Amino acid sequence: MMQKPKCPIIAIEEHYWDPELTKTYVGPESGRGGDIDKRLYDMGALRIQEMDEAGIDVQVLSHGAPSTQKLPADTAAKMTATVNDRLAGYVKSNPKRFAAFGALPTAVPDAAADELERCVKTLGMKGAMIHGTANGEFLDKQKFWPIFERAEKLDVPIYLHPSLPDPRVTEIYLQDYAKDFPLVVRPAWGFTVETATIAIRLVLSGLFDKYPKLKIILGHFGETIPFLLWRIDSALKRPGGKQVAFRDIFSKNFYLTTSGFFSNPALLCCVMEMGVDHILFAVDWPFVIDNKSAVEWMADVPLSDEDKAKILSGNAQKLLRM
Ligand code: GRE
Ligand code: ZN
Repeated sequence: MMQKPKCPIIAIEEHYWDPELTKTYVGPESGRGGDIDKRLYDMGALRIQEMDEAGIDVQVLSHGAPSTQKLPADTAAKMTATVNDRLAGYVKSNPKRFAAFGALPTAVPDAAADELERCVKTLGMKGAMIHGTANGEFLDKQKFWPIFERAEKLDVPIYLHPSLPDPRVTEIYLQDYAKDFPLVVRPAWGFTVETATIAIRLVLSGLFDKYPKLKIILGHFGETIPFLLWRIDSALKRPGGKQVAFRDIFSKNFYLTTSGFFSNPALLCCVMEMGVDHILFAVDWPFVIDNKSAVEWMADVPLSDEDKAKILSGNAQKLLRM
């Protein structure tokens, strides 16, 4: 086994699949291939073995995309509650190794706010994860604000995770390359554009003026936004438009993770824009199938041991109260 750092390792974007929920998935959502699917459904031996092999102490579990974001309004609340109860059961079976982000029935926003509160107060979860748009609707629409209001009140983060882009976007921008390069619509580009767009729209909407203590987590080192932050901010400050303190809001209200992105240049850019306190360790298991690749990368990043310890667990312990 590899050398383990002195601090604990908490990985916060680690996925599973609920067998009842995934029965509702159709087409491109319904499977990712044998090795990945097998791990998504494994809540015991294989998951723990692969955590142990890499020295990961805790996985903060979350459902894979699109989670409950495509459920219709008439069934979303009931199904999501069942899924969250089962997830809480998995955590309860091994509370030293697992914690969780709940799923939310975004098709019914007021019920989603209540479910967030139930996840935190009754089920002991650390916040919630939302995957992409809610049945094609952007989350900055005011009808979804009760979810963010409740998150601020409970002082828990909402993790904005990628999902497939709107089919119209894929058709126009990527479809002709999707056959030869299937992942171009997923982590290689489509997910990034989709999720960055959702995050940028949240800032433009004024959501953070209304809820200044709201905390949003983005995976994949912020879906390119840290690299673009100066340019987005400077362009939005040019005369002729409404003013928004984009860079201030993004670096204060957003937290980023290392999920699926083990790159020193990307890490250093994020440290420079956000500060090390806003960066948290994640693997994106089992889409990144090798936990060790992430832990081994962290061992050699050009940061002090103190900063590495913050990323590996200290920041998660604080943000998620673990
Ligand atoms: C997916 O949901 O299909 C996915 C991820 C992350 C990386 C690759 C991938 O969530 O296919
Ligand atoms: Zn993920």
